[in-house]
Amino acid sequence: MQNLKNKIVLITGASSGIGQASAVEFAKLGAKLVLAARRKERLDVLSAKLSKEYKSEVLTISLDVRDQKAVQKAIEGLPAEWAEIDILLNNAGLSRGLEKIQEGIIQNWEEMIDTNIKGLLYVTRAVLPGMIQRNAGHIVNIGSIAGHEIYPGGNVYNATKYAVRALNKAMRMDVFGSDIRVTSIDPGMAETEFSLVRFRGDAEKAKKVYQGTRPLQAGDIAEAVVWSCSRPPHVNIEDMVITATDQAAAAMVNRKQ
Ligand code: NDP
Ligand code: 8X3
Repeated sequence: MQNLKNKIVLITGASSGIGQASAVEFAKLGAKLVLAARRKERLDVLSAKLSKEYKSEVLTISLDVRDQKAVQKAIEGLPAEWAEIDILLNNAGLSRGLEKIQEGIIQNWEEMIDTNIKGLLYVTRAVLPGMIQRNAGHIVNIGSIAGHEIYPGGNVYNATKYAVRALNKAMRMDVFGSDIRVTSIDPGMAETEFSLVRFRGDAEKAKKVYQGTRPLQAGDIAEAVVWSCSRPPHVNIEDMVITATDQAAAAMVNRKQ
């Protein structure tokens, strides 16, 4: 097992759900955290909690991963003692709507593609050269079961997560021969703010997604993220699909009511 104490971990989308839960798991192991998201006030609350509970060193940055220049500037502008990122958790992502393609809302498509694919690439492009220079580092991409199978209405979201899966493999090949590791953690249904975002704040609709079933919790995924990062250096977890016991396929969910 690899010791994560004092490792510098950059987490995108740390203001909620899987990113936030991962910050907690890394903090428990003594990692130093760079937390990024648009809602910086949430990051600051999380930072205060982690500092108090785990004596964590935390840096919070307000960042929209869709803004390539801002991403570059944020990474280049990291204070020297934070600049050598050991682990990048590419987690920021979202879905919008479930419309059929013929009824699709273009703005939703742009937002998903810009965040889930282009945002992930921008952050990786800014961080990976440093890892290559140091011949050390680990990139963990948060994919999805949606990157393994299509479900009705998933269309563009599915396409973005298929892209993440493709990019995960591509990164693995592009760093081949170095000591850098690349992992994709691909969750099924997890109860976070994901559905609230998909349905633009419609809490009733979001709640129904998880009703009568036992979905994954953000912490379940965070544990897998941290586990993959703490394997010995010669072990690379390439792709891990994790679903709730109640979910056998994207559109096959056991509901008790
Ligand atoms: P949440 O909505 O709870 O969290 C999403 C996070 O992404 C937030 O912290 C949000 O921060 C951040 N984010 C969104 N857009 C941007 C942006 N443009 N720039 C920076 N940060 C952004 O959902 P989850 O925790 O569930 O989602 C995390 C990842 O997990 C996503 O990639 C999602 O696709 C994936 N996933 C989720 C599953 C689920 O069922 N929940 C299953 C499979 C995969 P802020 O708004 O403050 O910027
Ligand atoms: C999120 C899980 O099945 O709603 O990636 O697409 S799903």
